[in-house]
Amino acid sequence: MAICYLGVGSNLGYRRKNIFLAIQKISELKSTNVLKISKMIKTKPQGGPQKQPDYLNCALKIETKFSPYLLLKKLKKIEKEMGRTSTVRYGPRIIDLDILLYEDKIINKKGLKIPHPKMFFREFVLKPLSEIL
Ligand code: PH2
Ligand code: MG
Ligand code: MG
Repeated sequence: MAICYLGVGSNLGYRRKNIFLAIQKISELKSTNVLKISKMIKTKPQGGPQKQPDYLNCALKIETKFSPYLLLKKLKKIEKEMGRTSTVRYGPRIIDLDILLYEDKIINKKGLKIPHPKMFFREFVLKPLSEIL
């Protein structure tokens, strides 16, 4: 099993419920377990339209047998199932599931960058992540 850290965010609808549903769906993935869940923090939108609602953000520690690419595919599927549609860059979203770290892997492909290249500059990622690291 590979240890992996995910960033979770929501700023549309009932944010807390969205995040809990996403966590439940992740825990129901084959050969994947959710090991730790950070506290949820309310954060101001960083980037994108400034008029969008505040976010709830948290971080997860999971273990999984999926490769980074397959895990990404599963996370995108959950986002889609939950009704996420693509709008403007950094626009409001029901759910956002990002791979932050995957073991000690470094991946630099167009569709997948690990570690998440922006995580080091985002308090809404670092704060919940540091809580569970
Ligand atoms: N996600 C973004 C862009 N801006 N701001 C906050 N506060 N929280 C987020 O999760 C977030 C963001 C792109 O994924
Ligand atoms: Mg994101
Ligand atoms: Mg994302």
